[in-house]
Amino acid sequence: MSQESQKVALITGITGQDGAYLAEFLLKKGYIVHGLKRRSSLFNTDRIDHLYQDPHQLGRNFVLHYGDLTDSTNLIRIIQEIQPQEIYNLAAQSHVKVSFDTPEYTANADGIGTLRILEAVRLLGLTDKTRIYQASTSELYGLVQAVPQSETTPFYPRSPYAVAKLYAYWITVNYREAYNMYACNGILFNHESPVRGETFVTRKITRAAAKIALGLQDKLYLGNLSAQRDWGHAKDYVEAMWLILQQEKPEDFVIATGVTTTVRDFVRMSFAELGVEIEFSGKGEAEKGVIIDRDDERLKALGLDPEKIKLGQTVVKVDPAYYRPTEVDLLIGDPTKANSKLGWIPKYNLEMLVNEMVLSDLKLMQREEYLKEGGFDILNYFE
Ligand code: NDP
Ligand code: GDR
Repeated sequence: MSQESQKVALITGITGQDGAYLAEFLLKKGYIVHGLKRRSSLFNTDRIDHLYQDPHQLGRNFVLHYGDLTDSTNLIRIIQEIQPQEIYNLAAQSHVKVSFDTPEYTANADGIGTLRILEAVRLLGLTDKTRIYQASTSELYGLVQAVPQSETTPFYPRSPYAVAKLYAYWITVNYREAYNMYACNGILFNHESPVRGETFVTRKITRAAAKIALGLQDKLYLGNLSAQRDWGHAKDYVEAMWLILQQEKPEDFVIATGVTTTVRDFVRMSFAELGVEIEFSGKGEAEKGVIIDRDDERLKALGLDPEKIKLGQTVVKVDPAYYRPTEVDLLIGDPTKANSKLGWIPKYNLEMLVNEMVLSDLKLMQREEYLKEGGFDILNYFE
C-alpha cells in the first residue's frame, strides 16, 4: 500500500491498555498510527515497545509524539501536522478511586481535554475530514437508575472521574450537533486484559492469586467485594471503537457483554484457575476468603508446588481504605444496538478472560521468583 492511500489515525493514551491494543489493531488494518505519549521520568512504553519503529527508518507507520491533553497548543500542532482521518481520544486519568484524590486534574484531563481535541479539529478546519472517537464509560450510569444500562438509560455519575467524563460525553454530542462533526461516544463497560493497569481490581486479583500460589505473597486486601461489573476483553472492545468510526452516520454506542459478576466471584474464579478453592465468610469489613481445597494435579501442571497452598489459610481480607466515598454498585450493559448496527459480537467471555489474565500473571511472577532465587530482587534495587 502506498503511504498516500493509507488512512492516518491519532491515538491519545497510546501507552495505556486500550491504546496498545488499538494501535496493534489499526496497524494490522494498514493504518499509519500516530500516538500521543506523555513525558515521564521512566520509560512508559512497555505496552507498545513491540510496535516501535526506529525514527531513522523511512516510511514509518508507527510514530509517537510527546504531548498532553492539558496542553492545547501542543494538541493543535500535532493534529495540524498529521491531519488524521480518525482520532481516538483514549487519554485520561482513568482510575475512579484516584479521581477522588485528584479531582481538579481529572476534570482538566478527562473533561476539558476532550474539548481541546474537538476545538483543535474545528479551529484547523478539519471538521469534514476528521472523525473523533471519545472514550466514554459505563461509570456515567453510576447510581443505578435501571438495568441493563443502554444508550437511553439516564446518567448519574458517582465520582469526579465520572463527572469529568459526563462533560466529555456531552461536549462530544454538542460538537456533533453544532458543527456537524463526525464525533461519537463509545460507552464502554469495564474491559480488561493481561496488560490492564495493576491497580484496577481484576489485575490486582490475578497478580495476587499468582503470587500467593507461588508463596510470594500472603494476602490480598480488597475493598468492596460485592460490587458487580460487566467485564469484557480489551481486544474485543478496541474493535468496537473502530467500527463506531466506520458508520455512515455518527452515533453513540454501548459496548458490553451483558453479563455481570461480583468482585468476590472474580476472586474465586481467578484462584480456581490455579487449582485453589476459596470460600468467603463474614460480612462487611470482617469478610474474608479462606483456602478450602486444592487441586494438586492442576497446581503441578502449572509448575506450582501444592505444599505451598495451605488449607485454612486466609488469603483475602477487606481493607476499607479501598472503599470509595461514593460507589457504583451494579453495572450490566445492553449491547443490542452495537450487536445489530455494528455487527459487533465479542469473542471472549469472562472464563476466557480470567484464564488469559491469570496464566499471564503466573508466567510473570514465575519469572520474578526465578530472579529472586538467583539473588536479584528487583524491589531491593538500592541495597
Ligand atoms: P489506562 O489508564 O490504561 O490508559 C490511559 C492512557 O492515558 C495512558 O496512556 C496515559 O498515559 C494517558 N494519559 C493520562 N493522562 C493523560 C494526559 N493528561 N495527557 C495525555 N495522556 C494521558 O486506561 P485504559 O486504556 O483502560 O482506558 C482508555 C480510555 O477508556 C480512558 O479514557 C478510560 O477512562 C476509558 N475507559 C476505560 C474502560 C476500561 O474498562 N478500561 C471502560 C470505559 C472507558 P501514561 O501511560 O503516561 O499514564
Ligand atoms: P472501575 O474499575 O472503578 O469500575 O473503573 P476498578 O477495577 O478500579 O473497580 C471495580 C470495582 O471493584 C471494586 N474494588 C476495588 N477496586 C480497586 N481498584 N481496588 C480494590 O482493591 C478494590 N476492591 C474492590 C471497586 O470499588 C469497584 O466497584 C474502571 C476504569 O477502567 C474506568 O476508567 C472505566 O471508565 C470503568 O472501569 C468502566
